[in-house]
Amino acid sequence: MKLRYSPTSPYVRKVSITAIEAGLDGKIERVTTDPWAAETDLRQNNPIGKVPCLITDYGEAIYDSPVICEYLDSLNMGRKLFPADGKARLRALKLSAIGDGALDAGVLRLIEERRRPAELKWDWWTQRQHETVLRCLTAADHMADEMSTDQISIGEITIGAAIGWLDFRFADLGWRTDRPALADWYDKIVDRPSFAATAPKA
Ligand SMILES: N[C@@H](CCC(=O)N[C@@H](CS)C(=O)NCC(=O)O)C(=O)O
Repeated sequence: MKLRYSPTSPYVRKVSITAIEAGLDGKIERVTTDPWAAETDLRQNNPIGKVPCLITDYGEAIYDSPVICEYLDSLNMGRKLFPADGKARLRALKLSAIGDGALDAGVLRLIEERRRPAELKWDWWTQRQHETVLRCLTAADHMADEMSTDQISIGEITIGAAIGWLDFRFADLGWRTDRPALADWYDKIVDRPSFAATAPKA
């Protein structure tokens, strides 16, 4: 398999953590891709034009990160990261949606603040994304007593990757203050080998 990736993408990190947890990391060849480059051929694989994009051994392009993670888990011979059904599956998918929601809002905020020309900046939009990030983290904090650092699922992977990226990009967010249960969980999950091996680097 080939993974089109960019090194600081939190969505790529989700896929990398999932691959390690599923015992498949050694089967994935990394292909560096800049999704923002005008000349990129990424769109020939992924019409959405984003990384991550996985090309399977039989040549099919798979996107976006939730679908890639579920595909990798379908190849996983060990304990499943997407619970098969019932309450555990709903919980994992909901946590995953909260993590992706925090990331999507965080990325929109980052683009607004750091890429948009100064004369076009829209403070209302930036504030709206900031509040969405915080609401998602509050929702995760409320579910923290159901979150594991041992028997993890795609839910924990996504929340952990989201927080890692938020700390990396918005070090002054201050989310820990009002969310002690989530902070406690996060401080433990970062030591898990799949998280430690993929931590964002400047
Ligand atoms: N929903 C997508 C989001 C992926 C995404 O936003 N990737 C960013 C890099 S972090 C990207 O490729 N952006 C390029 C663009 O928006 O054109 C996923 O989960 O894979």
